[in-house]
Amino acid sequence: MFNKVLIANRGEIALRILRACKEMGIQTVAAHSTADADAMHVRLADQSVCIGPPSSRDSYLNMHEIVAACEITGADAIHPGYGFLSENAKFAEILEAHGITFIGPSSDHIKVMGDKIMAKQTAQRLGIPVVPGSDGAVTEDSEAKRIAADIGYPVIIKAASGGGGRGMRVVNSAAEMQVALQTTRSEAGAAFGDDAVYIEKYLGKPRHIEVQVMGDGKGKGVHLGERDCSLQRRHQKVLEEANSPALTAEQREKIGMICADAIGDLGYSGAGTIEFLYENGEFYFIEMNTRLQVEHPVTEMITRIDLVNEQLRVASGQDMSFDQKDVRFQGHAIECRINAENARTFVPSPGEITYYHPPGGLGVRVDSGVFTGYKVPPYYDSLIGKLIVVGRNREECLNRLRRSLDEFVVGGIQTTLPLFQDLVRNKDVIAGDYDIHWLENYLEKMG
Ligand code: MV4
Repeated sequence: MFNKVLIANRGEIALRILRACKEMGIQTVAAHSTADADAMHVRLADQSVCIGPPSSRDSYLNMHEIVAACEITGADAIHPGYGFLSENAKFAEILEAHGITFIGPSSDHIKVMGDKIMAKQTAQRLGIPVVPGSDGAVTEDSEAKRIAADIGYPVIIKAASGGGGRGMRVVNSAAEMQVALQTTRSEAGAAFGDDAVYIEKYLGKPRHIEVQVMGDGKGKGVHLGERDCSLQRRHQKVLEEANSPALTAEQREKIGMICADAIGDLGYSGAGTIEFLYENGEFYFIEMNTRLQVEHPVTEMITRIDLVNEQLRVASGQDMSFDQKDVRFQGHAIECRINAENARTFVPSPGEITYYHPPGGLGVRVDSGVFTGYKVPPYYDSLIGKLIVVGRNREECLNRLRRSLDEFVVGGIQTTLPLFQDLVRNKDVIAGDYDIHWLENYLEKMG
């Protein structure tokens, strides 16, 4: 096992990683920007190194500064958390060359999954169901029209280097194809330095369901069930739950085992998420994320498996602490992302938290680095914490979530807590009856 881990991230996830390290007797180094000098994870870490000014480009994205911090402190591994350098193949490659362990998959696996065309081809080869569409990149209008006519309109053009909602365009008819193809290609070229695009059947009302997987890098792959992340706004997840209210235990087992076997065959190492669109009882692969995700706690709460602990084990060459047969899904968990934003306009609301009172009690978990007197900096994403609630079933979970939200007080700044107060009383949310467009439609209706 590692002696010392450098945490190359900030906020709640830096604290989450620190907690796992502490429980495993691993020393921690917090690599932080000047804006985060007073952060909770910096205070709790064994050592801290300032890696640059507030701008993330000059600090949390500054590979050379982070490698230097690692060498100065003698850390033998880096946990990248999510965002920032967590899916940067070049960073993983640099660390591999420096003899520093990147806590995540190999740079080759990151590279493959970062190219959505290669990711989809890999998924298909491994037996994962994919969205019908082009075999690879499409350049010619004639070819695009032929494929679209074959699978039927509407179709969606996606950038190979896009993902997370960037570089996509829906095409409703052959008449729109030429302009749509050229526009998407040139936008992709400008945004990502790669104008490769591909075509898929456009699914109108799917759910976003993602399967949590883990590989040991030696041929063992496991799944930890799915999360339903359909409640999103502008490709930002707002509320996530496990299990998905849409799936039966048989469907879970089936898609889970397909993913577990694929991860084993790939020789994948570490935690990953295989993302699907789910419509009319069918799963369609869209992307794979090669990192720990924000919403990982809902999986932890129903499996009682510590995903960061397992990441550290696997990255250090140890075995996972469990086999597939040990994974049981017990109860239901929901996560609310608490952002420092106005709950109606979503305008960021940085500043001093003058009062902070998180909820507690049975089945309540709050992952957050904030406290009374903490100043939310304006430089980063506005996530200030996650409220995760678990119950023996979805109804108990929702009842517990309602009372937890009633207890939660954050003073001095605006937060998205009022949005969740409304959502947990909405009949569609209570019924689990929503798709990827539900939240934006709801917000529009509410004005
Ligand atoms: C799609 C789709 C419909 N059909 N692909 C958006 C983000 C990226 N991960 C994939 N996305 C979509 N791909 C096909 N073939 C609709 C979306 C989409 C979406 C997906 C997941 C969650 C929220 C979404 C919101 C709008 C569009």
